[in-house]
Amino acid sequence: MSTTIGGYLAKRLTQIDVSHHFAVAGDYNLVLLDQLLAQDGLEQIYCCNELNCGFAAEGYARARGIACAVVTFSVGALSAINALGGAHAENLPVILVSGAPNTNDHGTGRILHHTLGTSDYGYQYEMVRHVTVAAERVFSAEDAPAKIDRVIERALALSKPVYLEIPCNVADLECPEPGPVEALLSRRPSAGKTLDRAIATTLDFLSEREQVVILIGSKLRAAHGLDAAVKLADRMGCAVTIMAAAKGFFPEDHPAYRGVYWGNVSSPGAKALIDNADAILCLGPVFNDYSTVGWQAWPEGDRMVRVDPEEVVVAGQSFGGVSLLDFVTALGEQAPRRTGSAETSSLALPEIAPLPANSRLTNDEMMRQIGALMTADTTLTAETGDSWFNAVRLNLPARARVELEMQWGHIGWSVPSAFGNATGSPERQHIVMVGDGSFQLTAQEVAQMIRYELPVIIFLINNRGYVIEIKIHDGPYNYIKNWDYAGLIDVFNAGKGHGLGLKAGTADELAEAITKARHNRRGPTLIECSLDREDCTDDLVNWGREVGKTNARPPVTN
Ligand SMILES: Cc1ncc(C[n+]2csc(CCOP(=O)(O)OP(=O)(O)O)c2C)c(N)n1
Repeated sequence: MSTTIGGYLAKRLTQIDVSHHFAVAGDYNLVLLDQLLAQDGLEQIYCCNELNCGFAAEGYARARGIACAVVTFSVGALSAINALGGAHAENLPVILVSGAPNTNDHGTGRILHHTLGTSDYGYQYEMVRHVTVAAERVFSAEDAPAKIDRVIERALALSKPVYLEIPCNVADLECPEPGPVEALLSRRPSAGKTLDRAIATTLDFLSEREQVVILIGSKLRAAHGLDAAVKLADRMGCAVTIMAAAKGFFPEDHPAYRGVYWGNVSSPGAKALIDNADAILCLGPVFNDYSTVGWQAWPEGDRMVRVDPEEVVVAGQSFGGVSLLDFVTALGEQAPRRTGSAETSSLALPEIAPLPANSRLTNDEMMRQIGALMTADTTLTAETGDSWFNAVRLNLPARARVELEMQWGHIGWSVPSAFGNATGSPERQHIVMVGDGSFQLTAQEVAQMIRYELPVIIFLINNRGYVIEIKIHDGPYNYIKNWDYAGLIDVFNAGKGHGLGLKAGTADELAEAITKARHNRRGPTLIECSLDREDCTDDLVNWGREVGKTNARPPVTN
């Protein structure tokens, strides 16, 4: 039984539950796209540009665990590298497949289009290696299966992006059919003795400590540890706090849940819990300048058990090669009960009081109405900007999902990522919160939501500028050209789509727009919410002040 190289890749994708791939065509990938189209159960989804294509795949990986984007050489791939950087930073397995020049031209000194104008075609591979955990260039039918399998295995094992380069005259070469897929899916077990020692050391550490708090970080999902963390919390009975980037990674209706730990912008009571703890079990944390509010909220030292995807550090003692999932699962079977920190009851965020119907729309009222939309079946994708702080302070029902991109923080990520996420999980109601500044980077991908009839609800927050930057460091560069955002949807419909563009300047206009959006099941609805520039969360102001101070530190000279 034989197939082609492109057919081999296509079959492997369906075997790992990828039923869509995102693509932008170019003459170096057309034959490959033909091969992918021929695969039953694999749909080709088109994007407006390659940056968006990469972000769409990143969003699909959030919904489905892995995704694939197909682009052309250089002019396409170099744009996609930015999104691949995002997937690396956010721990999402994305397979970027790039077409490439005909193999007969490699090493001949000939100059080809879409290259730097030199005869070196290796620079793309060299660049992409920095943002992937495995990268392969396929040159023949003999080497294709092993190279394709290797990158897929690495992407799944490490929850990170990978790269495949397939020259245009190679994609349809005959090659063997793929065999069973199990080998690509099997997890490498932790070294047994190291795991045992890590657990024994942690039990010893916990034996002397009463005020134990679990802190959930954003790497927990990539490490497949969400359920194991709940079991650990059930067993220990201690308080659980989450980091902002892990919003939604622990059920907020769980009796142990005590809100978001984020330094001076923590939920009520969460900072005191962490500050007063004598043991903090950090599961998959990312401590960066933003999450620590300018290095201030950075729990360190001998109170800490830091559990990373492949390493556990107990009060400074490191155990390498221990997987987060194995460790949290084992600890969940042996950890002592430690209810001290959970004795104070949960301090839920205060409910927001509704505004009278025809009052001018405020940020609080907008969030009250968006919050009311959240159910177990909702996925909210919240963009960099005040949308972070708004999303983080929502009280979430169980199984509601929030998607954030707090490590990479590329404005404009949310629209294409939500497009990919909705493609991968159409059974969920997708909501996007995006600022006007961010929207201007990737707005055109709303047209693909129209094309594929995805009923995403987009709240476009028009506060006339880059308000997060205004709060960090103000200047003329933070003020942008206004657009008729709602009007844009008709441009994208071009007489044929079911996209809806609406404007909300008052509380009742927003309520009416939401009702219309809920009924519009054959396309996206963009609701342009007009807010005063100064109407943002207090958290943004307080956090922005501290981050601004951190950025402004002068160089230290000795
Ligand atoms: C690609 C990229 N360019 C620039 C930035 C810097 N940046 C961070 S937030 C932001 C402004 C966001 O403005 P908006 O989307 O209107 O949200 P708001 O702060 O008003 O809520 C900018 C320019 C970035 N994060 N990513």
